[in-house]
Amino acid sequence: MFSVFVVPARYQLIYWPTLQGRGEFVRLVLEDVGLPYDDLARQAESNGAGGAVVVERMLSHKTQHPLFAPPILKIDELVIAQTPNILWWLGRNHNLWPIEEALCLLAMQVQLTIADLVTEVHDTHHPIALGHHYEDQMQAACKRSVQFLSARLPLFLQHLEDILSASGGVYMIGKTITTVDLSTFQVLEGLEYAFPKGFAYASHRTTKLHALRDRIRQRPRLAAYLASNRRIPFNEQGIFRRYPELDRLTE
Ligand SMILES: N[C@@H](CCC(=O)N[C@@H](CS)C(=O)NCC(=O)O)C(=O)O
Repeated sequence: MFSVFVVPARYQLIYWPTLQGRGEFVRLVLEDVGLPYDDLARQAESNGAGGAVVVERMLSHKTQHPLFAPPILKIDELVIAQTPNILWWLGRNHNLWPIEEALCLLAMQVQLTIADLVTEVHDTHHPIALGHHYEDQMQAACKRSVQFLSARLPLFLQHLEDILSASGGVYMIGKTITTVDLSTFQVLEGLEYAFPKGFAYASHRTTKLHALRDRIRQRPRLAAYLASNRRIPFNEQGIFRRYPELDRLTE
C-alpha cells in the first residue's frame, strides 16, 4: 500500500499592504478557519515593495485571467477576484457556506448587500473621484456623509438586523456560521471606527447585530488575530476612515 502525500495548497492573498480595506473580509475568513496564507504585499512591504507586488501580480495575469482590482486570492493555479466571489469559494471549501440552495442564494444576496454598503462608505470620503485627494472633495464628502448617516446607514443596518432576526437571531444565514457573519462583524467594526456618532444613531435599535458582533469577536482564532500585529489597525488609507467632519447627521 502506498500512501499519497498531498502537498496542501498554499493560499496567497494579494492586497494593498497598509490597509484593511476589502482584503480584510478575506483575511478574517482565513484567520477564522486557521488557514496558513501568504499576505504577499505585506511580506514585501518591509523593503517598500508592497504596493508594487499588488500591481505586478495583477499584471502577470493580464492575458490568462485579466484582473481588475484586488483583493485577489490565489490557490495554486486558481485565481479568484471580487470579494463576494472569494468569500463564496472559501466558505464553500471550509464549511462557512450553507448547503441548501435557498440559503446559498441568501448568503450571496447578503454578501453582495454588504459589498454595496462598503462602496457607499467609501463614497462618503471620495464622492467625486477615486483619484482625487480627500481634501479636494471635502465639501461634497460632507454632504454625502450626512445623507449616508441619516438616511442610508439606518436602512442598511435595519435590513441586516431583519436578516439576522429572520434566521433565528444567532447567525445571519441559517443555523451555522458563514462568511456573512464574519463580514457583518467587519462592517460593524469599521462603521464604529469611522463614524462613532453616526453609527450610534443608526444602530441604536439593532441589538441583535451588536450581540452577533460580540460573539464573533470572541471566536478564539479571531480574538487571537485581532490582538495580533497581523491585524492592521483601521487608518485613513482604508475604506473606513475617521474624519470627524464627516461624522455628522446634519449639515
Ligand atoms: N468589487 C470589487 C472592488 C475591488 C476594489 O475596488 N478594490 C480596491 C481596493 S479595496 C482597489 O484597489 N481598486 C482599484 C481600482 O478600482 O482601480 C471587490 O469587491 O473586490
